[in-house]
Amino acid sequence: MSTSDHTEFDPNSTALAESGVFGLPFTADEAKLHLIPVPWEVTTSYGRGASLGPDAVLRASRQVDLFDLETGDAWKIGYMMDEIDREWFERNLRLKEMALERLELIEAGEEDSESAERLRNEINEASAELNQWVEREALKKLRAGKIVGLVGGDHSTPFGLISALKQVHGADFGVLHIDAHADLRDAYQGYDFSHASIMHNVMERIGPAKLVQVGIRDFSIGEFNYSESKKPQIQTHYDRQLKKRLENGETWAAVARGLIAELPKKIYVSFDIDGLDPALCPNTGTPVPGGLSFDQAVSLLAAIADAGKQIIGFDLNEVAEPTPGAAEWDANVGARMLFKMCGWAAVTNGLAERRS
Ligand SMILES: [Mn+2]
Repeated sequence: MSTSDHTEFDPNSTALAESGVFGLPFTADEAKLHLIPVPWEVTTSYGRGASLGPDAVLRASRQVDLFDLETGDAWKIGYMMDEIDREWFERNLRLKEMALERLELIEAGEEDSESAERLRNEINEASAELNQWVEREALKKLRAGKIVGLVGGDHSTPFGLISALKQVHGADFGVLHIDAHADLRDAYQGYDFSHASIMHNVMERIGPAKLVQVGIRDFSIGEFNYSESKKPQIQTHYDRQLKKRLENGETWAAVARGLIAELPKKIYVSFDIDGLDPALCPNTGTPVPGGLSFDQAVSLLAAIADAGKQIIGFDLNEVAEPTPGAAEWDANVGARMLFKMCGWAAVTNGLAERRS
C-alpha cells in the first residue's frame, strides 16, 4: 500500500497480501514504532526455521484485528517493520551449514581440529558483525525518537538492540525475560553469541540493572548456580515454583504484580515464544512442557502498565516457520503476542490511551 491511499485505510477491511505488518499502511517516517526483523539462526542446536520467523510473523500479523480491548487503538501511532534483509538471511543459511559441518566434526571427536576451529571463528565473527548491524539500525531509530522492537530469528538476535538501548537510557533498566530456558550459558558449544547465552551476554557485556526471568524450566546446574550467584541482580522465577504458588491459591494477578515490582521503571521485554505452553508453539526449536498460557503472558504485559512502568523496547524470538502443510499456528500466536507488546509499548510510552 502506498502512502497516497493512506487516508483511505480501513481498519476493518481484509489486509492486502503486500501490506505492512498487521496490514498497516505506515511509512517509516510516519510510524512511531519500528520493528527490526532479524532472519538469523546460526547457532540453534536443533529444530530449524527461526530465521524464517520474521517472514512468518509478518504474514500472520495481517490476520490480527486492530482494535484491542486493553490497548484500544494504539496502532494509530503507526507500526511498521523494516524489509527483511536478504543478505543477512543468505549469510545465515551459509553459516548454518558451516555450524552443522562443525557439529559433525565435534561428534567425530575432532572439536580441536584446525577445520573445526576455522568454522567456529568464522561463525563468531559473523555473529559479532550481526550484533553491530542490529545495534546501528536500532540506534538510528532510537535517535529519531522511535520505539524499537525486534523480531527474530533465534534468541541471539536482540543483543544489538539491548546494547543500543543502554547507550540511550543508561544502565538503569531491567530485562523481563520470558522463556523456557535460562539462556545463561557462557559461550554455548564454543559460540560467543549463542542463543543459549543471550542473557549471560546481556548481563556480562551490557549490564542492565536487573534481569527477571519467568517460565524457566530447562536449565543446567551451571546456569542455576550462575543465577544464584548473581542474586538479586538476576531473579530467576522457575516455572515450577510459579505454578506451585498458583496451586496453593495465589492468583496470577498477584504473582504478575510481584514479578513486575522487582523491575525498575524502565523495562525491556525479551519474549522467547517457547516460554509459552508448547501447545502454542509446537514448531519452535526447543519446546519444553509447562510454561505460560497466552493469557498469563498477556496479563504480565498489562501488569507493566498497571505498575506505571515503561516498555523501552522488546523482542519476540524463536518463532518457527510452520512445517510444510501445517497451519501457521506458531506465527499466528507470535503475531498476536507481538501486537500486544506493540500496544503496551505505545501505551506505556504515553503515546496512546489504554482502554481497560
Ligand atoms: Mn531463549
